[in-house]
Amino acid sequence: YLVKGTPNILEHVIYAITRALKNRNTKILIVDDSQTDRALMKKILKNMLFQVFEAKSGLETLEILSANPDIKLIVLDYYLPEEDTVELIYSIREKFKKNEVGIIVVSGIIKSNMIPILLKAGANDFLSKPFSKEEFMVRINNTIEMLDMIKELEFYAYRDPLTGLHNRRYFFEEAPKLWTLAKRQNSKLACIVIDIDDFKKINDIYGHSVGDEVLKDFAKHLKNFFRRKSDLIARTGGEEFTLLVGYEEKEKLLEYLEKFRKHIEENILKLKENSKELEIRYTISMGVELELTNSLKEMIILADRKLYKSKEKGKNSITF
Ligand code: GH3
Ligand code: MG
Ligand code: MG
Ligand code: MG
Repeated sequence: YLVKGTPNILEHVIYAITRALKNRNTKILIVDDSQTDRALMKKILKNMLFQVFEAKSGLETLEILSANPDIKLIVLDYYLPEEDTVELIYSIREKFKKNEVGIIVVSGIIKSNMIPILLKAGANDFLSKPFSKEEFMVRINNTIEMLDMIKELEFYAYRDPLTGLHNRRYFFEEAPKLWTLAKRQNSKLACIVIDIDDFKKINDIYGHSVGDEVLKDFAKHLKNFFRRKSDLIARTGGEEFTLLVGYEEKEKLLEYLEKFRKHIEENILKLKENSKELEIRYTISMGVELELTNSLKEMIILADRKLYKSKEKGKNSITF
């Protein structure tokens, strides 16, 4: 992967190796009716350590994509017999967004307006045949890197940096999907709002950085208690957390929440602050809404009201 006349060959070698190592589990789909062209591209992609899939038609492309939704990039030949490539791109984009799967269109003949039409339909890039091995590799790497960068940005956009939990934005994007699904399937879903008791006091007594440690500690216990993949857990406010969790029996869920409340009550967070040993205890209050009612918004409001009842009761308690 060396461009002739590259000023720093070593740098390029290192780049090519690191890139290839990252590529190891990355899946690429080559769509081309010509066996020779597929073999040619496959050889290069294999050398770059990609996992390569092959399709000869649009139908095959869509089949392979639904069986392997983690395919990251499609190298799509423009001229496929009896195929409208623009339509095919639209069909792919109905299921996968531009940041979920990349599409690089490859073509030997370029008609006027063809490239903008393809790009508008949802292709990420275009490559004209015949191409050099180097250009092919650079374009592949560029698109893959762009997708990686978007993934990384998305990861941070949806997370709270302090606790590593999902944030409010994530919660309000995902919660409606869970709520609607539960409503449609008539399955049980609980909305739980949790708030740390007298958190302001912790900040006032020990300082803000200790407050941060308490939040981190609480998040750790929360993650340990609610680890099902289907559970939605988020830090929706400063010291407030909202959960959407599926359950089978009401009694079992409430028993489990009570166990969690008690676990936090009994937990001692040991910290070293300016060579002083601190032992911090804190408690939480919860509001639990089990009815799916009219809307997700309403369900959260009801859970919130119940949280305030728990606070009125004297905190360190659950209301459902
Ligand atoms: P209650 O028992 O009624 O919930 O009282 P409280 O003191 O926990 O609630 P209040 O809403 O009065 O105070 C919450 C405090 O949480 C205020 C705010 O400064 C603090 N806080 C919010 N976000 C953070 C954070 O990221 N780090 C720290 N250390 N404090 C935070
Ligand atoms: Mg062809
Ligand atoms: Mg509080
Ligand atoms: Mg609060």
